[in-house]
Amino acid sequence: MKIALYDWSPSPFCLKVRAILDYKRVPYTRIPALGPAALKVRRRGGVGKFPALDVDGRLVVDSTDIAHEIERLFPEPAILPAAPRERALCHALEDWADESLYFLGLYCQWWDPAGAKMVPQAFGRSLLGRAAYLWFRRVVRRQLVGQGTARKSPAHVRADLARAIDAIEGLVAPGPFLLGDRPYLCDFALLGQLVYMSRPPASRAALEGKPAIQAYLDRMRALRGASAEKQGR
Ligand SMILES: N[C@@H](CCC(=O)N[C@@H](CS)C(=O)NCC(=O)O)C(=O)O
Repeated sequence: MKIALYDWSPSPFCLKVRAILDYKRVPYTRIPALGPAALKVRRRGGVGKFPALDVDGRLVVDSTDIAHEIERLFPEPAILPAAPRERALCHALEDWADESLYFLGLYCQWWDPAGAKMVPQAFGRSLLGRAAYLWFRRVVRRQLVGQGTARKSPAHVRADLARAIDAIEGLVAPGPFLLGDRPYLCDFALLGQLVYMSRPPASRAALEGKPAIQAYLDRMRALRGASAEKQGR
């Protein structure tokens, strides 16, 4: 089976998928999202977002659908709980990470001036990189206004962020993972958002002094294995 990931390395959703593939020890190739890959993903009927996974020529889009497809193809170790209530909780926590925490990280990276200053370097200085940056900037800023976070005052967003990070600290403190002894899909979703939030200054500062989160991140990183760590994936 040939697996290829259309991948934008800073994306929390791409990291979520890479971490799942690494945890399950599934070999895959990475196709960088900038450039022709972006057009290809759109042309092939995806929603035009990253990640997208090519499985033997079949395209699967959205990190949640991708995770379920990986679980179907490679059931061990399982990332979906078997018991219905745990499975439901896993879904709710995953969705919270993907659809709520994401916008706090996105705001700190793209809207907060200290974070926004860092973004252009992730796209590089080539003509393509600069064009992609300007396009993404427009898309992301529209999303942040539409979703509502960017309509709040900076102090209001800081309070939202502090409340969310306190909630994460409380959720992961009992450990080792969100739902107990085994890592599930919700953990990989949270890993993606936490790593994303650890880059821009505002959310990085909010994560400081949260020992349970730092210990949880170490446990999650260790699941990916030495080779992923070494390759900086
Ligand atoms: N719900 C999607 C979200 C993916 C997503 O928003 N990806 C961003 C990169 S972090 C993207 O491709 N944005 C471009 C766009 O919205 O057009 C998932 O879980 O895969």
